[in-house]
Amino acid sequence: MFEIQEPRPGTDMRVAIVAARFNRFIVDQLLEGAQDALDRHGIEADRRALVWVPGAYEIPLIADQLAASGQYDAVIALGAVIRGGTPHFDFVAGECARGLSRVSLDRGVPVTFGVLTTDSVEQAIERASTEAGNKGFDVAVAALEMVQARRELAVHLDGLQSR
Ligand code: INI
Repeated sequence: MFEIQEPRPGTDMRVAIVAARFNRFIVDQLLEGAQDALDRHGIEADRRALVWVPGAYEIPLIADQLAASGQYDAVIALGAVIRGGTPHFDFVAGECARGLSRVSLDRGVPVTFGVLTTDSVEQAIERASTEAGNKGFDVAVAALEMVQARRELAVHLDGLQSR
């Protein structure tokens, strides 16, 4: 049986990060986690791009441009949407998530969702920490895995077709 479980990504991938400046003190931590994951997987700095946008709502448009360019194998979205009494929360978080999944499916490029959506600053800090797990790290690894999975699946499907 053909199976892809946890593919081991190569070091030849090009990855773009889109990061929101809103709640920057949290997003900086997510970015650190994401960069650490890319370092550990041997993705050199010249294979990475980083674009800052004002807030999470703006992430999908830039993610789309990067995905459509054909220059990047995956896009990693980083942001922090904190409820904290803002009526914006559902719109910003919802549109960001919807926009990013649309980019990924329309462009056929893995886009991973490292946008925290939390009720409080404390919860956001917890998810962006170095000790208790860092969402930025996790979504960077997920992006590399998805690229590798798609590569392996493409080879398998090609093989089936030429049988
Ligand atoms: N943007 C965020 O990234 N996080 C938030 O918590 C947030 N809140 O609370 O409003 C937020 N708003 C800004 C939004 O993303 C846009 O930048 C803004 O509306 C301009 O279009």
